[in-house]
Amino acid sequence: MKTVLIVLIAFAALGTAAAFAYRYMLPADQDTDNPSQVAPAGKDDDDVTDPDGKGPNEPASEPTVKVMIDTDGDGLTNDEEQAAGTDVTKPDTDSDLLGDREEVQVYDTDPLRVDTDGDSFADGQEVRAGYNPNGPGKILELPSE
Ligand SMILES: [Ca+2]
Ligand SMILES: [Ca+2]
Ligand SMILES: [Ca+2]
Repeated sequence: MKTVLIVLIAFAALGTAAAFAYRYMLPADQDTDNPSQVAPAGKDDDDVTDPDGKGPNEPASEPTVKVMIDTDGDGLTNDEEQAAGTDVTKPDTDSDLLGDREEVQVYDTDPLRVDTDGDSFADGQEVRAGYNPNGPGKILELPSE
């Protein structure tokens, strides 16, 4: 009976000692862990705000990607040239000395035909001589040069 009591006391003492040691060591572990955990947490917050700062810029740049591109610099955008059937790399697709933009937007001539009105004079020749490249007669309104 006495030995049982001693063992019980010993167990109790050991238990409290172990609990004490555990309690004493746990805060120590948390203290060493906390600083290393707080620091990354702070960096994570910075990382979260940084993408947020870049986030609005990237979607905003996507609509502006649809910039008017004029590869040959003739005044017609590539989209407009595709619609007109002209070559986006040639400012004068049919080489009639009249630029694609002037044919499409000014004279309403065929940018793919050298002689739109079929009078044997090239569109550009007619314009330079003051004639209407899209029919008989002279041009009343000359493009300002
Ligand atoms: Ca063009
Ligand atoms: Ca032309
Ligand atoms: Ca002609």
